[in-house]
Amino acid sequence: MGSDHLAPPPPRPRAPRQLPPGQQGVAGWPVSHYGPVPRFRPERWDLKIFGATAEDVTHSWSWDEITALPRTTVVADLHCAQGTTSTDHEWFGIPAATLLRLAPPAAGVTHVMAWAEYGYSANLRLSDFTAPTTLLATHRGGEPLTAEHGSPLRLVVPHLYGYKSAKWLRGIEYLTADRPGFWEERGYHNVGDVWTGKRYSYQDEDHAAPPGGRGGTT
Ligand SMILES: Nc1nc2c(c(=O)[nH]1)N[C@H]1C(S)=C(S)[C@@H](COP(=O)(O)O)O[C@H]1N2
Ligand SMILES: [Mo]
Repeated sequence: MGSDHLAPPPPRPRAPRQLPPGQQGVAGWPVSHYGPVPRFRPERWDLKIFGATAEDVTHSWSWDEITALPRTTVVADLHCAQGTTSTDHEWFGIPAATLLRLAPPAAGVTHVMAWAEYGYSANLRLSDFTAPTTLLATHRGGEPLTAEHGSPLRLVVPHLYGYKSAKWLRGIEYLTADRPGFWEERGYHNVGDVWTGKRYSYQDEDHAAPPGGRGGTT
């Protein structure tokens, strides 16, 4: 029937982006964090995996060792719990699942704590940490991360609110019992799943009402 004369179909127009509930897209890439921006000194920098590791070993990588690990690209949006979403970030980095293979957890590890410079922390379920789109990113849009966006290494967990995507990452602690991180201690949701819109822990309570005096905004 001459189907060999048919031209290939035109590329399908990209489906309109779907934003999670309560989020609004913003132009560009706003900077958002608590506290000062640390300076990167490669000779003093390392990444540690510690806590409940198999055989109780602490794993440590220098900056050169980190950049020798295989990296991959993930395109995703970044959703701040304050309601803004910056779109279409092309992240490049080490899949968290790769690091987990290099630094096996002990049996019974259920969560991890991501540790950043100046003591910032964010807890994650192990399954969120090992999700295929969770990266330890070194680049965005083909360029190394800038200082204010987390240089040299940041966590990127696209399916959770931005407070889980710790910038200036320095450590991963394996946990056999969950513990709240920095914003989770201050009333933000322990899991932070963007698609169910749970930003605050009070949303899990029966008669949900915001408590007075929450300790700040992400
Ligand atoms: N170390 C550190 N990482 C952090 C934060 C922070 O305060 N400290 N804020 C988080 C929050 S609330 C958001 S929304 C994102 C914002 O990332 P961006 O500045 O690259 O847009 O960083 C996250 N990572
Ligand atoms: Mo945020």
